[in-house]
Amino acid sequence: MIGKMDYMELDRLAQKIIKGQKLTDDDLRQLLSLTEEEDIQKLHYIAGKVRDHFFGNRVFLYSFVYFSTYCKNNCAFCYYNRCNDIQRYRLDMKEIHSICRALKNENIHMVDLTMGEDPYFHSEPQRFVEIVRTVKEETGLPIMISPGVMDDRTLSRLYESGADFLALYQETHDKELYAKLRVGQSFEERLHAREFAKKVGFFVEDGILTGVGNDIESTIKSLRGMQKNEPDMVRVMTFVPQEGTPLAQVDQESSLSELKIISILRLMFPDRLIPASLDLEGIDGMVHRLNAGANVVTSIIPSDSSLEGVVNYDRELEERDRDPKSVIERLKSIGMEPASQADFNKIIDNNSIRSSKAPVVML
Ligand code: SAM
Ligand code: MD0
Ligand code: SF4
Repeated sequence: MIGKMDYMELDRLAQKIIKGQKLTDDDLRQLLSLTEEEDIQKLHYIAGKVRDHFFGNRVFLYSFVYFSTYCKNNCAFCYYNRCNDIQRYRLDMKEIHSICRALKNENIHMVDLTMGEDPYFHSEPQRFVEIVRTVKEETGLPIMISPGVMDDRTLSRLYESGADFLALYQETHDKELYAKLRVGQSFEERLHAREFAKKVGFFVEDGILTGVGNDIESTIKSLRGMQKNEPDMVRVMTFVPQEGTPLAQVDQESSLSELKIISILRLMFPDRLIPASLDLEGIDGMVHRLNAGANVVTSIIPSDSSLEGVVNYDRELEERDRDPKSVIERLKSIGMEPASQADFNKIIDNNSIRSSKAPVVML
């Protein structure tokens, strides 16, 4: 399809996507099969045009707060799964207060409060509700929660306490693969939590992994699965093998497949939020992901923080280099800049990203 197109034709294709043209499964198959560097660059080019139409050169920044690394689950891909014999931490209220003070000066649009499925919070969800309320009151910032699967009543209370986004990644919408990744966890309950959260008023993020045994057909299943639930934010992350886990010995794929899928996500979800995570390849990787069509930088962690990431590309490095200042400097060097808080709040206040009739246009 795009291999033979010149740049005028690519521009026309971008315009069609902007006006609502949808990709067929055959289109997805062809795009996922691209291997030539030049063709992949063309795919990134179209995705960049579509992103620029809806968001211009403005990028949203999310600060990542992994406040408890305890977990009762056993995900085969995850460093924090309950069987891994690692050092864990859980922040207390005093530490949460001190993080709130730091967050206020951080130049970020949203705080992402993430935890493992820590029994301390999951058996008494009120404890988590208190954290959300505190962070909201003290920072006044929009809040994303990434707590794993929580019941309907808790989700409602979290929303009422100030949480705006729920991030809950299915990892794959291919049930067979899911069973191998999220070992012992219900596929349907995870789906339900996102569906219910959306009904309550949350903005919802879904996501998939690549490089975990997903072939092209399985990836198409996942892309269509994500589409069905109309998420407000969609992500793909390359699986990074973690020491001490069942998948530790799997070879890590290059980021090429992730970059292709980011562009495809942009074509399938033209006006949605798509992140470039710093957790995988740091700030250099962020640039590639933005060039592929992403419009949010996630996993920002202040340089003096001892909080962990999820994949932690920088576990062995001395300098973390994923603080807001470094991110903004690099954005500027590639002709991009942080959006204003008002731009981000507009998404939340108008619920405009939800309504396909009124996409967010910020040019
Ligand atoms: N415990 C909660 C949950 O699982 O929903 C919150 C943590 S969740 C935000 C962690 C996410 O990071 C996973 O859903 C997965 O997509 C990603 N992740 C975890 N381990 C990873 C790995 N080794 N490589 C790539 N992504 C990984
Ligand atoms: C990231 N480490 O964006 C974060 C995390 C959770 N909502 C996000 C996976 O890479
Ligand atoms: Fe626990 Fe989340 Fe890791 Fe799964 S991905 S083991 S639920 S922290």
